[in-house]
Formats: sequence, structure tokens, C-alpha cells
Amino acid sequence: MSDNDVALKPKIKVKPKLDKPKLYKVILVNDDYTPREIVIVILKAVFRMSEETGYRVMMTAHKLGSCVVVVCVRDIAETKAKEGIDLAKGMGFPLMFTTEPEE
Ligand code: TYC
Repeated sequence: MSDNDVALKPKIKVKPKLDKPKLYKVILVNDDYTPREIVIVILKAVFRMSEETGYRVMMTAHKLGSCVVVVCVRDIAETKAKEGIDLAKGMGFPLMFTTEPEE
């Protein structure tokens, strides 16, 4: 091999396949104490919902007992659920959000 001969390595990029992260549901739970308007205020503040979407989600939980608010990675789901619970608690209401893995 002379000095001008350059041995080129074939550039084959191997993309490691990352497993899709498991997704979690954040669930709004109905109760008899939190006023409807407060539930909507919290959904708007924590989940950036519009008044209309907040109303529909609140009414679904009110009528059926619970409603899925959002589906996301575990870390975000747990943080959002805690933010909602803490915000309600700070206003004196027992509003509850839970998280569970999506099938
Ligand atoms: N059930 C409550 C009421 O009648 C309103 C409410 C709706 C509370 C949804 C919680 O997740 C909830 N004041």
C-alpha cells in the first residue's frame, strides 16, 4: 500500500433499537366535595386544558367515577398527578388523581 492509498472503512451506521417507553394514564377521580368549577380550574392549570375540554373531562369523571386525563411516560404522569393533588389540597379540597400503566 503506498502513502496515497487510504483504506476506507465502510460507513455502516448501526442504530440501536431503543425500547418504547411504557405509557401511563393519569386518571381524575370523582369525589363528593370538590366543586365542579375547582376541578376545571385545576385541569386547566396542570394539564393546559381549555375550558371546554376541562368541563367535558370533569363531567365524565363526575358521571362515571373517573376519567383518563392524559397518557404519557411514567415520570411525567406521576409529576402531573402530584401537581393536581397538591394544587387541590392547597385550596382545601380532596381531589384525587391516580396513575396506572396502559395495557
Ligand atoms: N362530584 C363533584 C361535585 O358534584 C365534582 C367533581 C367532578 C369532583 C369530578 C371531582 O373528579 C371530580 N361537586
